Amino acid sequence: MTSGRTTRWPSGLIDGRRSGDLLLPNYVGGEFVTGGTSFAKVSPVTGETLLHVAEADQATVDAAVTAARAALRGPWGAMGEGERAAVLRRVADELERRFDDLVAAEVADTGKSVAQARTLDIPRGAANFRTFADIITATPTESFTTVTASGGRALNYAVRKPVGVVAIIVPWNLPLLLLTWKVAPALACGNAVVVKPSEETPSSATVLAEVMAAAGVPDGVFNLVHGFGPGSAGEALTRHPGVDAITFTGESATGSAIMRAAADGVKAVSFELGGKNAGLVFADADLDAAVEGSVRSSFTNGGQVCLCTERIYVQRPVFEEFAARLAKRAEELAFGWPSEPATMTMPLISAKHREKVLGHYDLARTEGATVLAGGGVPVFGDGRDGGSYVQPTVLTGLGRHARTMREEIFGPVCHIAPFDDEDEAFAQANDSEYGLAATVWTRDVGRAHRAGARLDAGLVWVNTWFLRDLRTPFGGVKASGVGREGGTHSLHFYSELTNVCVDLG
Ligand code: NAD
Ligand code: 6OD
Repeated sequence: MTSGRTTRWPSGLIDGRRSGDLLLPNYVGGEFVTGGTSFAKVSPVTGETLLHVAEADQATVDAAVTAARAALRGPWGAMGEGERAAVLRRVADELERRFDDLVAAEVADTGKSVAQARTLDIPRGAANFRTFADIITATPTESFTTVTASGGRALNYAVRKPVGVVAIIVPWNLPLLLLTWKVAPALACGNAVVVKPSEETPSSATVLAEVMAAAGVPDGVFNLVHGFGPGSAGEALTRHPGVDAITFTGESATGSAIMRAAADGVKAVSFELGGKNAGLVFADADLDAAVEGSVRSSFTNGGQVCLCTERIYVQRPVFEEFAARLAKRAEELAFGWPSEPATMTMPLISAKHREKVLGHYDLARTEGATVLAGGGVPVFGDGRDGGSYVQPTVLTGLGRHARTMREEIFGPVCHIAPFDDEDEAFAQANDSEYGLAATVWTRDVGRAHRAGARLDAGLVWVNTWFLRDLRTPFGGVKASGVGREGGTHSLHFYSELTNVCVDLG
């Protein structure tokens, strides 16, 4: 086992300044490996190249899958649930020990604020491992006593087994949070994994590999391959005959491509995909809470959270006041360097993504939108002008058919439209190809429960947003996903159940 590798993240990387020559390796069968081609990781804060990443070729992906398969036949495969839970807790401890490195890695890759990484992204890594250590040891399998034709009894009981080698492919917006959300339950269930982080965010996954080695996770149980999607490590992994199941978080269109690749091997898939989430603000709501909650739900992480609200519907008596207050708050959000404590915004992940988001700002104007706040690019007069920043933007005036109302933008932007009554509000919220999350602001308890029943979304938050209990089902309906993860739902995906029937005579 190769343990003890500890990449130190130069502090300048946090604010997008290159320092030194880091080359991030793949992690295969317990070895950190480079070689072959590499690609550059560019800072979203300044546009400078920060480091390079070894791209896994087909042979490296083959070796990772082979190592994972071998690990299932080794000591890992022989461990019981209690022993695996102990390993997961050691991983959580080690993640906490490497907290500062993980913050630095995550901030360097994404440009998010240090404050956010310290309070949201990185703590969730350890929490994911502790939660699934608890769940795997506390969740029974079912058993039934059956009366046989002869009047005797038979005992049926289910045995939980790992699925095998699981491919985990994740995006760039909450890199460690989303990766560990899948690695933790996969390992809790006894699988071996090959993970591919986004090409935009290779760093925290590399620290996670170091954490796995230091925590004594057996060689081959956790493998990391870096690279892109089509024609690179992502596609090689999803087409690999040695992979038994694929869990993916990312765009709905990528989900379709992966589903096609998975079809050949009849591989199980779990998909957490895109959203065009609605927020509903009723006239009876606490308006201060609704405004502040909508600032969070539309602009957190630069609007780059699948759960962000891009469509807000406001009951007519409070529409004008809500719109004015939200626009004012959007303009007040403080731009700053990631390291500055007061910073409330972040850049988009790349110049390419900024082009897409600015294209949507232009499209909205062409479609007839009124821009209440933002709509352009901030000017700093320093190195951040080379980064991928856009202004938080509030739009109004568009109808249901506008592309701005239907396509996921994945930036700091929302559109506000009025409604008259509850039926209309629910109908507008449901008027989407997506169905991930909805947020409802109301003081009417009955309405809150009706929203849960009538909104076409996997998640409905009432008077809050992105408040998570990791034991609850998480996922989307329509184009927003396939299946549910979270709590015991994760165990369903990451394990196979064998029913044993014993005739007791
Ligand atoms: P993406 O789909 O472009 O990429 C996600 C990952 O898939 C990356 O690692 C990428 O390299 C890989 N990939 C791309 N094409 C592939 C292919 N053909 N085969 C195999 N792998 C491939 O998504 P993104 O731009 O990184 O992330 C933003 C999207 O993710 C948004 O649509 C957002 O809503 C969604 N998202 C959803 C959730 C959720 O829980 N529902 C969470 C976070 C992000
Ligand atoms: O909180 C989670 O478990 C989760 N999967 C969040 C997804 C956020 C999307 O960007």
